[in-house]
Amino acid sequence: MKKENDNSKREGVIVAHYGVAVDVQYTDDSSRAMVRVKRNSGHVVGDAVLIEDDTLIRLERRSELARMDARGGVHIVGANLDILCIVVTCEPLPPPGFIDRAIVAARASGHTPVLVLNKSDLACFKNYEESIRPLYRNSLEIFSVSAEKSDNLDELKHFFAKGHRGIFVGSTGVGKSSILNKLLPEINLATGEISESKKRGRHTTTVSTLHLLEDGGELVDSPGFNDFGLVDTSVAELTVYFPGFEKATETPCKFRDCKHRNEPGCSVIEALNAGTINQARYNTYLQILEEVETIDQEPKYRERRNRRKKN
Ligand SMILES: Nc1nc2c(ncn2[C@@H]2O[C@H](COP(=O)(O)OP(=O)(O)OP(=O)(O)O)[C@@H](O)[C@H]2O)c(=O)[nH]1
Ligand SMILES: [Mg+2]
Repeated sequence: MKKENDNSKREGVIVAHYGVAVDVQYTDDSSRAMVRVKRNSGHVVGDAVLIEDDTLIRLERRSELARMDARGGVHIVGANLDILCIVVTCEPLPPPGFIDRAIVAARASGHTPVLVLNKSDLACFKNYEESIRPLYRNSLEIFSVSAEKSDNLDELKHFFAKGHRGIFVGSTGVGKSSILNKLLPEINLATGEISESKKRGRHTTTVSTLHLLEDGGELVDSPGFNDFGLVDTSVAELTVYFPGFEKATETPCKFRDCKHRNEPGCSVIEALNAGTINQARYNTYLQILEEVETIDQEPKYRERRNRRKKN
């Protein structure tokens, strides 16, 4: 939007990020321009910006989704999104706990997670779907699709047409770019080969890009990654957001700060003993709880936490 009496400032959205330059789509006429930025400038796809004399001024974010990699580096996955689209498949399988961490991270930062099970055309898919759906069906919306066969992609289209802005995240080779290519054939994103020996892709997408869908909504394609460390999630948030605990925690635990470990009157432990939460899911929770407790102790992440709490 042009400001009155000030034609030099224009508002836009970052739709691609190349490290030392970004593509901005202007809000007033949807035209695009490349603008140089400093390396590690902190801008990400989805950021709303004001452009003045080729300088970018980042506007305040409505939301921010962050993750931590295995070496402790913090990455902003996207800004001003409302949906986290977790893409998984049976080949390559997601790393253990990836779906859980992604769901918790999304919920803790005000995003709605959805699960996309891709490659429904593969022989391994049926068993995989049967193992995943019961675990997550009460936690989030699940779409089973095939980019290869264009199966069920309309469901995804209709979901985003409600006006959502989402991002595809998942390991390399799960088919994020392939799904977007089928949703928007004219964009022709590069897609990779799965290496036979490792059954893994080779990081085909290197840049996050935002795309407007024809029927409405927006989707970001992002480079594949395996680590979804919970840098912005508190222990208290994990205890309520872990997928599969929703029903049990409808009955509040005896203690408000219950960590569902060994506290008396814990609804989660009662559900575990009754068999409505299975031991494998509970073990995953305990592992993530330990991780979040460790991150909580790290002073270098405390500044982020404190900033978040203030906002
Ligand atoms: N059989 C089958 N193969 C698929 C499907 N979707 C994608 N693929 C294949 O999976 C491989 C990886 O697809 P990409 O779309 O590049 O995967 P990506 O998730 O974007 O990978 P990165 O960009 O590296 O993160 C390609 O060889 C695709 O042809 C599908 O629905 N069925
Ligand atoms: Mg890709």
